[in-house]
Amino acid sequence: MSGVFYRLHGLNPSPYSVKMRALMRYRRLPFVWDAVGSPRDIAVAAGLPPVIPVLRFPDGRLMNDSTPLAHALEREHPGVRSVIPDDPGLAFVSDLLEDFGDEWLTKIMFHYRWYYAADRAFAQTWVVSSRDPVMAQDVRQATMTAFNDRQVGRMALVGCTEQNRPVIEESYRFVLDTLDRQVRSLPFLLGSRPSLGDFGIYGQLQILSVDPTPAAEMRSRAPDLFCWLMRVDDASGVEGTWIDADESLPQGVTDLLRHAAVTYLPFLHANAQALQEGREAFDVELLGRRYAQAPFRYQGKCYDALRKKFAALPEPSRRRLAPVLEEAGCLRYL
Ligand SMILES: N[C@@H](CCC(=O)N[C@@H](CS)C(=O)NCC(=O)O)C(=O)O
Repeated sequence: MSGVFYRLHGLNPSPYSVKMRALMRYRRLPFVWDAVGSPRDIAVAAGLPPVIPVLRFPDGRLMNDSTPLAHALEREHPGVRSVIPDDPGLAFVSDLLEDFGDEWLTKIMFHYRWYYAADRAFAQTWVVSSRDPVMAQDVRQATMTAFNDRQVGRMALVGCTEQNRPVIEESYRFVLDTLDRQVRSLPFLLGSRPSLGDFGIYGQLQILSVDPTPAAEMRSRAPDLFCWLMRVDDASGVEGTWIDADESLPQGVTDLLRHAAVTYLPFLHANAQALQEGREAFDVELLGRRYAQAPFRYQGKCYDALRKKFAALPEPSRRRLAPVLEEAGCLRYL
């Protein structure tokens, strides 16, 4: 199969895996979805960071980390069903939304998955049966317990604590309500075609639409969003256009930016400061409550990348976007 196909090594219960799968389907890139065994071992064996998904290019190269991967695919297949808006200002909004999805919504995903007993039980089954659907019962039980314990043990590291729970759950409800309205007025966030921002948000929400507690909340509170996720999952038939960069952003996008300005961005800012000062922990006020966590290096890099991208915008785009970001409360963090 080499030479023609990509091979995407991921798992169904992995948000970044389904993000990349949806993106590749939309882009009509020929690929095989290789979703059993341990894709993480493939990354490790190739000397890559131990995260999934891992993409094998037709020439045999292996690469992971969904954001650089999405950009690498843009370079491989330029201009064909790109997920990067042509306008640099809109492209920046797409990057910001993607990062918000990848790095903030993932806290919501991880919290719901490992906090409530019903979700923990389901997640163990989903992950372990994805790796090997026909394991012997005793091995399966031990593998499920070990995976549960490892993930629950990581909750505090990513900020999924009892103290932070109200912020995380309130943020989930805000995102559900906002996107449920938004997807009724425009097929995707920045037009009638999906952007990288759509895929970042989709990845985390797709998992939240399956794990029992957040899924029940989504289906009752945001049924249009639930249906939107099914559309993004395979958008290979979509032919669309971007919104006009001279027009104002869709209301739901502005609302999400406003929300990022009181959740993800102040978090990123406080995280970066704590990293710089070599502190072991930090706390920051989000949505009127104290949110506390240990600094996270990868998110320090995400913040740096976002600020550099904003600084590198061509002057006319920056001039047009700055008042919008200012109004949303984002500009001071960029
Ligand atoms: N920034 C990476 C994150 C990927 C990631 O964290 N993947 C998770 C699974 S969804 C993972 O592999 N975690 C490490 C592990 O479980 O060992 C990306 O965008 O691909």
